Amino acid sequence: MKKDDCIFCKIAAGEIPAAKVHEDETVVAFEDADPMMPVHVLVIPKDHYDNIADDIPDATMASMLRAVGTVADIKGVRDSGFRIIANTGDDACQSVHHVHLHVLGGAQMNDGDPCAR
Ligand code: DGP
Repeated sequence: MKKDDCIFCKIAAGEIPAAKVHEDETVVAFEDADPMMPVHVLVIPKDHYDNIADDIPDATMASMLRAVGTVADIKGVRDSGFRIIANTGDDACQSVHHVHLHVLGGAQMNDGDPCAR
C-alpha cells in the first residue's frame, strides 16, 4: 500500500532519491537527510503504515527489526553499539508519518540522548 503525498512512500518506490544502505522486498534503509549522529539510518517498510503502533503485519515488523542488524553490520556499529528510536505521534515529535526506525550510532551516547527529534 502506498499513500499519496508520503515522502517515505516515494523514497521506497524510488520516485525521489535517497542514499540507500540496504533494501529487500519488504523494507528499505537509507541515510537520514539530517543526521544527528555519525551513523543515522532510517529503516522503513515499503508499505505505508503511519507509525509503530499502526496495524503492521508481524512479518513486516520482523523484517524491519531484522534490517536493523543488517544496517548495523553495514555501518560497522554492531560491536560498538547503537540505538533504535521510533518517534510516535505528536508528543514524540514524529515529523514523517510513515513508520520508521532511526538507527543511531558511531559515537558515545549518554543516558537519555540523543532524543531523535
Ligand atoms: P521523525 O522526526 O522521527 O519523524 O524523523 C523523520 C526523519 O526523516 C528526520 O530525521 C529527517 C528525515 N527525513 C525527512 N525527510 C527526508 C527525506 O526526504 N530524505 C531523507 N533521507 N530523510 C528525510
